[in-house]
Amino acid sequence: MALLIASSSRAEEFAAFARALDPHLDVRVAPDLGNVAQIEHALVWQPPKGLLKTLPNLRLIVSVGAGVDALLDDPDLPGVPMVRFVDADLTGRMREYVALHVLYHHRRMSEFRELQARKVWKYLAEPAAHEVRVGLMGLGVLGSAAARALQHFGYRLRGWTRSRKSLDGIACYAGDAELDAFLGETDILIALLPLTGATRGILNRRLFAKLSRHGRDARLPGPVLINAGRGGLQVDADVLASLEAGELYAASLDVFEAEPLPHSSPLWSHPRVLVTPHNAAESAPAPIVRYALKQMAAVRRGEPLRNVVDRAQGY
Ligand code: NDP
Ligand code: OXD
Repeated sequence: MALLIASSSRAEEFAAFARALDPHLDVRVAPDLGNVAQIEHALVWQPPKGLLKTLPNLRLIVSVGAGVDALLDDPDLPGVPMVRFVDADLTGRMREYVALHVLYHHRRMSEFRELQARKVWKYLAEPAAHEVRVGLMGLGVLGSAAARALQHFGYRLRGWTRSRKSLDGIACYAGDAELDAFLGETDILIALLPLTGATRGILNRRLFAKLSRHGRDARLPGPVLINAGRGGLQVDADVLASLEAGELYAASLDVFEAEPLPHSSPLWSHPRVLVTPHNAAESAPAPIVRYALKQMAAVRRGEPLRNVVDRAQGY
C-alpha cells in the first residue's frame, strides 16, 4: 500500500512529514509514481488532470485544500471517496485573516495610510462595531468560525447559505430568493463560498450595487468586499469598476481570476485594495499530513470518513 503525494510546491515537505510520522509507509512523490498498482491513497493539491485516473487501485483522495474545485475540474477524476481538508489549524488562520481585514476597513485604515503618506493629521469618523453590518456568504466550517470571531467585537452579523441555517446571534438568509435582502443589509461582505457552477462569477457589479448604500443607513463610507474564497467567484474588472464608481469603498482580495495576479492588473496599485497571495489560510505540512494519515487509517479499518466531498453539490 502506497501514498502518492502530488502537489506543485510542497510535495517533498509533505512526504518528509509522512515518512517521519509513519516510517513504514511507502510514500511516493509525483511524477515518480513507481508501480501504480501499489498506490491506494493520494494527497493532492491541483494535480495534473488525468493523473489520478492512472492509479487502478486508488481508494481515497485527500485534498490538501478545503476547496476542491480544481480537483472536480478533472474530467477523468476517479469515482473513489474524496475528502477535503478541515482542521483547526486552517480554520484558525482564516479566522485571523477575516478579523484582520474587517477591522482594517471598519477602522478606515487605507485612508489613514494615505494620510500618513502625506503627513496629514486628520480625524476620520468611524462607526462603532455594533453599527457595522458584516455579511458572510458561506457559513460553513470557515464562515461560521469567522463569524464567531467577529462576534467578540460586537459586529452585527448575517450570513447567506445554500441550505437554511440557524446560528445564535447571526441573521441567516438562504438561497437565491433571499440574496438581495442579505446584501441590502450588508456593509462589509465576506466571501467564503466554494467555487461551483452556482457561485462562479457571483461577485460581480450587479451584486455590489445591491450592497447597503450611502444615505440614511450609511455606517461606513461605502460597502467593502473581502474575498478569501476563490478567485472564480469574482469578476476582477467589476471589482475595479465598482471601486471607481464608488459602489465599493474598499476591498481585500486573497484570490483572483488568474493567480498569481498578473503584474498588469490595476488591483495591485489601487489605494483601497489589499492584495494577498492566496495565503489567507495556508496550513503547515504537519496538520495536513496528520489529517491524511488519519483518513487513510479510517479507510483501512472500514470506518466512516470525515468531510467527504459531495460531488453533486461541488463542495
Ligand atoms: P464549507 O463547505 O464548510 O462551507 C461552504 C459554505 O458555502 C456553506 O455554508 C454552503 O452552504 C455555502 N454555499 C455553497 N454553495 C452555495 C450557494 N450556491 N449559495 C449559497 N451558499 C452556498 O467550506 P469551508 O467553509 O471549509 O470553505 C469555504 C471555501 O473557502 C472553500 O471552498 C475554499 O474555496 C475557500 N478557502 C480559501 C482559502 C484561502 O486561503 N483563501 C483557504 C481555505 C478555503 P450550506 O451550509 O447550505 O452547505
Ligand atoms: C484551500 C485553499 O482551499 O488554501 O484550502 O485555498
